[in-house]
Amino acid sequence: MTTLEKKLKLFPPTFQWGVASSAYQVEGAVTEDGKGPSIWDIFSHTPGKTSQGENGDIACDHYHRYSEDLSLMKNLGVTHYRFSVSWPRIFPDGRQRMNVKGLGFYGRMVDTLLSHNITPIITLYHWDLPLALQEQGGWQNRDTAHAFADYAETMVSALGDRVKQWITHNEPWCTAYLGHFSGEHAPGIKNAQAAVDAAHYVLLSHALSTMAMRATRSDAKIGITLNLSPVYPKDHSQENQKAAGLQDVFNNRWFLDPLFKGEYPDELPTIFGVNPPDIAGDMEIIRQPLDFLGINYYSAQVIAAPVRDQAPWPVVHITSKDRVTAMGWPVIPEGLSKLLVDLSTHYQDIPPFIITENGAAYEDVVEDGKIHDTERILYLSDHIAAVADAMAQDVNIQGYYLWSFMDNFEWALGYSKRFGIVHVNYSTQERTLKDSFLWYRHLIKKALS
Ligand code: IFM
Repeated sequence: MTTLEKKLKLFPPTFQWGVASSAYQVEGAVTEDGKGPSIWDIFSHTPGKTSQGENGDIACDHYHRYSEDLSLMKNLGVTHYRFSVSWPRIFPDGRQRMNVKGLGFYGRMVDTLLSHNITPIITLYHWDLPLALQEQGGWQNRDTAHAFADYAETMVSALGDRVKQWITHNEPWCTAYLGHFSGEHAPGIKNAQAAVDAAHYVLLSHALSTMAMRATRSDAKIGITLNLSPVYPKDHSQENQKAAGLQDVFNNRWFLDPLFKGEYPDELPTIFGVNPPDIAGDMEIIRQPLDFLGINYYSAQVIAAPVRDQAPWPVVHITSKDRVTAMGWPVIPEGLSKLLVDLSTHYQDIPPFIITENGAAYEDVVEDGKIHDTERILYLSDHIAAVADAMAQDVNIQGYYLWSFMDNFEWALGYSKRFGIVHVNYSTQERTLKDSFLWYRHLIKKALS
């Protein structure tokens, strides 16, 4: 018996063993059945924004092949599937005019999942903002938060009889920082004030939508998903500890503190050189009680103070002995247990956790129709063991969702990075099970037996 198998008894029978995906990364069919354009449709078609100019026009063609894909998922034996809804499929102009066909697609998805005994969990925003709303200021416009609450209410009214768990936002850090500061993601803005404002209105939209969904269905379980990355100082020197503290604000506390303490960290203006909007009453709204916190974990960071004359943030050190994934991210499973234990100790009102994403990209090789992705299996095994280690320290963790079910469009990196446990041949759309699929299937079976 492997070390991980010995730890499986720590997972309760109600534990959610899942896989995750998002709409723009897998669906394709970007102009079909009345869908409106999103900021990613425009961004990915703008020269120079994505690797080799790739886009999500077809992606995994999941919109047309969802039935085949969900049969594979049944074969995998997962208890849960986390997917996102494309807002512009439901409201092509962002608000008001509802597209019945778009809603119909997600209704069919949900019904098919339930017929396979797989419980759906829906993310409402995984980065594909309706273009019409971007044209009115997008996440820099407070009004977008209200439009989001209306969209959330529509979704819960339509599917809330069958879908009980809802995630408002996926990784608001990426929306704010990558979308509005570094410009690597849509809408491609590069401005500190824009980033800090966008973060604020995304947080507000999370809270307003939570209230609207609860008013519509009191049985809805609602959370938000943050991408969190613990920070280790390179050594115990005062300057490196200070640098690590700043990086922790940047990576984690920028969103954790408003959600669970009702305030922004004092250091935020030091990092960005600007202040968040100071609007009376917002922070009390943002601090809504939640049913769970979704955590996406991929790696941790070792931090040293910036060298003189360098930009405000600290430098990430990866030593050559570290294992890294194809994304260049160091493999640090113990960072996950540290993160979970630290969060549950530092935030008094924090709800139970769900690991809503964890996984790794590697350079997969197809040999005689097989993919022997041993590095991915090791990565997954070590991280699931880290979840067990945190549970052994009394951390309440309700689920683990592997990212990702199948290879897909990795945003600015196009199709160059494969995170799936199902291989996708993008020329033929053929699906091939990787060894990691067979491994995860075996693990879930053992855990549930
Ligand atoms: O593919 C992304 C996903 O959309 C959000 N979390 C991280 C994944 C891997 O980069």
